[in-house]
Amino acid sequence: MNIAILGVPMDLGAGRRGVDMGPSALRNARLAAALRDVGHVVRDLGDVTVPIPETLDKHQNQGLIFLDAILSACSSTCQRLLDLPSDVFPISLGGDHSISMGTVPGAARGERAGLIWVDAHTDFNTPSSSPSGNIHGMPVAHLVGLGDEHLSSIGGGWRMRPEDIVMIGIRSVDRRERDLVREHGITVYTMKEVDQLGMTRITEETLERFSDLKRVHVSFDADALDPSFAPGVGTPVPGGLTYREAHLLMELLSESGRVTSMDIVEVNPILDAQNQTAHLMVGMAESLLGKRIM
Ligand code: HAR
Ligand code: MN
Ligand code: MN
Ligand code: MN
Repeated sequence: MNIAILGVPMDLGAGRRGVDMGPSALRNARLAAALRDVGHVVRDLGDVTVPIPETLDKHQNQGLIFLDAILSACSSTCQRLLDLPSDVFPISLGGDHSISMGTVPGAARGERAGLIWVDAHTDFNTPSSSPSGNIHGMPVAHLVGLGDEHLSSIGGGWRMRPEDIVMIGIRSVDRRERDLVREHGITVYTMKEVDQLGMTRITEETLERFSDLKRVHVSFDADALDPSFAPGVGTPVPGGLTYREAHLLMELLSESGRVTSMDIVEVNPILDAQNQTAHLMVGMAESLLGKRIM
């Protein structure tokens, strides 16, 4: 397969600095070489240009911090992916999770797509429900058309359908955010369901839901993993996915042959130990893209 890597070194959507270094950390953990070893042809497209927060005015624009800069970076990201040939598998490197307002419509290439949101958080706040004003807590709401009209129009008229979204690994949801997630009928497998049902059943149900869709995007927030072994994230939440649960999800998705694009987001090298979280995430990409134990 032809894989394209695109870095989006943006931390404007997060409450603390550091995830802008995620693309470097993931490249340093040999992402491209690992995928070539699996047998793919890998091209690195470099990074989208993103301003650093020190050069910007941090005023809140209707409950949104750094709205204009995030809007512009996400629009460029979206366009870079839309420009790729339709059979190329893009891997976008964050950056905070607000990049997915650009990567999801970009990777969908105008077609209806399933979205697997692997995360501790549902990221379904709107500007009015958000307790923080941090846009990385809001991308999924904007993908379905809620919230700020500029952010929700990044993909032109393209929209995610709520019924095509599955969230896995969830364990931190704000109170008003929970009501919005329920109202919109998003499928959520919290950590309780991961414990109760197991990852095999969850993956099967997810693939069944997406059986008619030609494209499936995996957006993998590193904070879905348990922080005891993935400490390099900005918003750690205890009780996350184990190493094997996360790999099993990637392995089963890989075997299905259904996934057509991926994001790796929220890796924070400042809080990491010896780049281990970036190495873990490279391992997740390898499993998703066909690396087998035997
Ligand atoms: N729900 C909180 C907020 O909206 C924090 C969520 C953002 N954290 C992430 N995203 N890493 O998954 O501010
Ligand atoms: Mn997230
Ligand atoms: Mn998260
Ligand atoms: Mn390695």
